[in-house]
Amino acid sequence: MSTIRLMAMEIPNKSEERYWKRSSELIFQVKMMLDQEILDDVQPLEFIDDLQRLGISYHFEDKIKHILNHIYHDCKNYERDLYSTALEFRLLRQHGFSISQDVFDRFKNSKGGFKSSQGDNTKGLLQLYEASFLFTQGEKTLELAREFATNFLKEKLEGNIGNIIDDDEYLTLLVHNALELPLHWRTQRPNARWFINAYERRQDMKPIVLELAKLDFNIVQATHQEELKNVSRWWKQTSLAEKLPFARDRLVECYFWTIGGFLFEPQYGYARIMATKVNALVTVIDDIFDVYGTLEELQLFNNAIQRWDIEAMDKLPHYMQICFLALNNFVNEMAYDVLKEQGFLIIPHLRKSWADLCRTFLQEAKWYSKGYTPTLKEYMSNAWISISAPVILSHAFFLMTNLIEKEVVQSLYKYHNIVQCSSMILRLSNDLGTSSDEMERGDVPKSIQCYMNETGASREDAREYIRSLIYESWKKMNKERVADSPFQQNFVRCAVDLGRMAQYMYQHGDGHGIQYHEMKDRISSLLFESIM
Ligand code: F3P
Ligand code: MN
Ligand code: MN
Ligand code: MN
Repeated sequence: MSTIRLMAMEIPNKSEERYWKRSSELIFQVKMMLDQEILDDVQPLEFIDDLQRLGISYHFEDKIKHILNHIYHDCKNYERDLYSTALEFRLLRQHGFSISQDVFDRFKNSKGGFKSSQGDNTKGLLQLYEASFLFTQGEKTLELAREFATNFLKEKLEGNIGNIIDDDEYLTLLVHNALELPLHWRTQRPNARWFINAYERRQDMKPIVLELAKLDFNIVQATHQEELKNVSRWWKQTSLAEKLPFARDRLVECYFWTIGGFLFEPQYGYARIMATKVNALVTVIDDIFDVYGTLEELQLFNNAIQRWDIEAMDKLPHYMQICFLALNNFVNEMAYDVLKEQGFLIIPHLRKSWADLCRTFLQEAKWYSKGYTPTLKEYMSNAWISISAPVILSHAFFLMTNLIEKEVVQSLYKYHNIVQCSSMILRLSNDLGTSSDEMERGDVPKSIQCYMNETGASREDAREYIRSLIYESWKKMNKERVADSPFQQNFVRCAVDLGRMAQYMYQHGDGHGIQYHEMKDRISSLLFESIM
């Protein structure tokens, strides 16, 4: 039995058995409802979309796949309007079916733009907007769709064309939310709570589905709370917060990342606990490099990590000894679990991940000490690693893969495209959210400053340019997530979700490092407040 499953079985609380029983009944009823859907209509698509947004689709994966398969193969001639064409397109692409952007051609005019008459159709526009984010490089129709739908939806919200607020409160909520971040860029779990509240207000909502969504949210939340308690004990035992008081003490945030960026379903409890430890160690080591260590100390620390030389520890200052040993213990703990469960020795791989990270941390420290501003290209060639996505994803790979194969590990460590795309999105979103504070405190110039320095662009133009790079990374990611991949599907989802979670964490600033009000609310509504 894999470590992943072992931990998941320990977590459910016996006293909550009646909730589990009710949840099983409701799951059964929803399965029956799914069976009754008329497949050439729009309803099954809407139903699947609702289940996904409510965060409960993981109970129905086989049925959903079956329905989409049927729609893909047997309903090709069904005449759909813009709304259902876009909804179908999004769901099919999301689930890996190959569907061309040409399905939108019939909504375009002779000049190649979208027919302006579509502007009256808010529901259709919203779906077109959401669908457009599944674009890949070179897909001009989807690019156009995104611009067209975004402009119309913004105008509608501002009340310049009609007033959707008076017409339909639910639709207005959805448009607001979509313009903040499209659905394809959102991870399921953080969005689920918001959507459950919105769904409750909808006139045609299904009470059984709503009850299941609420119950499941609370059950999963209780599981998450147990995991957080577990990993908090580890964090206390390391004494890192106490011994390295200059470093950010952000264990809850580190755990929060794993719910969005690391699969939220109960069976991944062990993976989330270990990934939280990775995040906490990354944060502490990053602070050693960014805010506390002298260049000489950092060089010694990096040398010790590159060679993983425990003997060299006596040359390090005390705070670095504590950190190195905590890291060493963690790496050994995880490698031991994987060796025990899978018979695969991952110590050299995990050490390489941390060595790559520290090498790039040191490069930034050197640039900073020289007062050097790299070109954007030079900066990014280092920064996609220093953002820690490769270290996070390499651990995720070993935590989630049931059968580890040598060739796949090699692919992972060539830093496969899916890892690079995820890293780019995390880095660029982080720079947008954190660089103003970092510049004030004193840190290496980030992508925005590098671009400004190189091109003479204003700060706002530079930020816009960085946002455009995020779009480009998403286009590549969209291709990679459905491409023939050596990785298991859960790992691919993890890489994509890490990019998504980054956009959520840095949406309004530094959601990881600065404990501001909005972030605290997000964390507490997801982790601590149950839904009534
Ligand atoms: C690289 C870092 C963090 C982000 C890490 C993300 C996690 C743990 C999911 C902490 F360590 O951000 P920061 O803004 O300080 O990174 P930077 O590379 O800009 O110093
Ligand atoms: Mn930092
Ligand atoms: Mn840093
Ligand atoms: Mn940063």
